[in-house]
Amino acid sequence: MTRDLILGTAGHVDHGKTALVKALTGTDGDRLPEEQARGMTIDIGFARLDLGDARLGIVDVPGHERFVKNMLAGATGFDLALLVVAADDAVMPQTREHLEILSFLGLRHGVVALTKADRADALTRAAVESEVRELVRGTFLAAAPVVATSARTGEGIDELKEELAAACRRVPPREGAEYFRLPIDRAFGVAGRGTVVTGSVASGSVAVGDELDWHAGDGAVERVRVRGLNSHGRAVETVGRGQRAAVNLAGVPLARVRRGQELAAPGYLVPSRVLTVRLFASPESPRSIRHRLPVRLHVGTAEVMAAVSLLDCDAVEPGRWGLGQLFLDRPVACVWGQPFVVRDASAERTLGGGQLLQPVAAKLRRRNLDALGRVERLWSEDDAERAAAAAWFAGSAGCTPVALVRGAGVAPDRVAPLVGESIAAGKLVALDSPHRRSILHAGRVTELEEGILQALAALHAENPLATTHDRPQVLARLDYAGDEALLQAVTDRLLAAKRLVGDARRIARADFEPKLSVRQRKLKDRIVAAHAAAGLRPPEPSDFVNHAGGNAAALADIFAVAAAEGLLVAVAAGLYLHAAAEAALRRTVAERLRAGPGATVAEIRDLLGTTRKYAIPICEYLDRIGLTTRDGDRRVLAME
Ligand SMILES: Nc1nc2c(ncn2[C@@H]2O[C@H](COP(=O)(O)OP(=O)(O)O)[C@@H](O)[C@H]2O)c(=O)[nH]1
Ligand SMILES: [Mg+2]
Repeated sequence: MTRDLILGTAGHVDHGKTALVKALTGTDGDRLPEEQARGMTIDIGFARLDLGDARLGIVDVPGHERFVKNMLAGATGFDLALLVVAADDAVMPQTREHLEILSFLGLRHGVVALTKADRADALTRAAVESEVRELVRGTFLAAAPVVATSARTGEGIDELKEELAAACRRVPPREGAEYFRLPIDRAFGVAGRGTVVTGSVASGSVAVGDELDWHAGDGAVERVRVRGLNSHGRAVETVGRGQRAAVNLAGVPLARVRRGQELAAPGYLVPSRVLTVRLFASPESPRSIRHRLPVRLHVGTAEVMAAVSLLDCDAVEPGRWGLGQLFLDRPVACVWGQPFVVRDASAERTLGGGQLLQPVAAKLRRRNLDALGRVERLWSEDDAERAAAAAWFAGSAGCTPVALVRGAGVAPDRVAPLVGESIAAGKLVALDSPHRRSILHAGRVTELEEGILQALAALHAENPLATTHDRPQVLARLDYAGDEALLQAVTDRLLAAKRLVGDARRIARADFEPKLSVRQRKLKDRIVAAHAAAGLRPPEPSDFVNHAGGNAAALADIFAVAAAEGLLVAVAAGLYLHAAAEAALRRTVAERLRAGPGATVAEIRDLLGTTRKYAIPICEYLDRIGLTTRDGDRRVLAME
């Protein structure tokens, strides 16, 4: 089976990278007129090389120090590197810088070419080779073959191909499912077809006709459709990881496309201006990376100004690691574990690099040991531990399964089993609401449960007579800004666990001891039913004394509980109305008074179809609750 891999060049300007790519492939990567005029690579160029079982997309980068930013945009997709050093020259500044950048980007494989071998005698070659060996010691190229080549005479080109093929075999295959992602490095228009964007596919695959998210770099995400695909000049139906891809997009104006934007599977990426990172300061740099230092962040193909906030120290010394956050000028769309490079604000030197721990982060307080411990767990080898840490940071709102792919580096096909295992182990909790399934850290669910139980405890203390409370009224007491459905799901969990009693409408703490006995509650139901049937001519409390075993005090408690639960309304001493009758009464009177010049007690009595015995206390009640006021012998609506 043929494998697709991206090979990138690296090395100082004029050391023969572009000439070597041409000798290998026949393609001149210097495509811009300015590049051809100056004989110098400015932006990345592309070529293709077939090596039997490996198919290489080659990205040729500029070596000049002014164009390191372009080198970085190209280097984001490299699987292996071709480090170039001219045999008639020496290890130069960008030889070192490129090698270091590739290390920061996590490269593990490659080959070194000693170019322009035709211009160096055996002695010079040997001297440069030993210099190169010294350079690569301790790096990912330490064991890499060094091949002398000449683009002019063809010397070493076949041997280089063999070494490249061998290096490709050493690149371990990526296993498991992936979501599609393509950091855009170039865009152009094709007459009649519209906008085409190119890049090295970072993960997954995409087919013609698929929908993708286009991350336009300003935080906007638009759904677009793949109209056509091209890889190395040939139309194809799909492109996948390790391939150079040109994607023809429907409905994307060329003028809005920039290097640094991303194409990704719908919902996979979320743009963010705050990233949490583990940061390594370059041992080559004379300066440490200090708290608040402004830097240039290179991630994917994007380049963004950012301010460093260090979480566990005030400065990361050269050669050391630290934990920090980057506050960006504009949002980028990234994933957990993604490597990045930081350069100084004036783009003169590389300061360091590292990996993303939180591609979508909230500001963390510095030196907060609890948060730091959890940030560290985001770098665990164990994906379940990373997922638990990511879920904790998602707080009481929880997260979605795809957020664990993006934010904890869990493989898409691992998420469901991992979440299942973590739920069984009591580390995560899944809460289903009508719109979605949310995954919460078990500790966050406990926090929510405690909040609900405490809110109820307070309500019980305030209303010792009420056996249950209105669910929305309980939940409104919590300081919770998230999805209401989630809080309802937590309440249901408490009901299922029998820590609460109640139903979809009303709840109480299971340990709350209601004031009424079971018999008394039955009587309460009967009283409430009797009031419901009687409307505005309610029974008298004394009618029920016999049912209460002749105990008037117990009967008063029963009425008080019914009133506390909102089932009855006390209109006057010994006069209760059913809550529905009381509401209807207010509506009826308000309507009539709004329509006319007020009404006497007798008129209100007739309006309500009741008797004088009830009409007088009802009118006084309406005055008391502020609905009406007296005007001579008439009632009128009270002003606000
Ligand atoms: N004699 C000789 N000259 C070379 C060789 N490779 C490149 N050059 C020359 O060196 C210069 C720089 O080459 P180029 O490929 O543009 O270097 P790059 O900046 O690393 O891409 C050009 O003038 C090339 O013609 C080689 O193998 N032998
Ligand atoms: Mg070049």
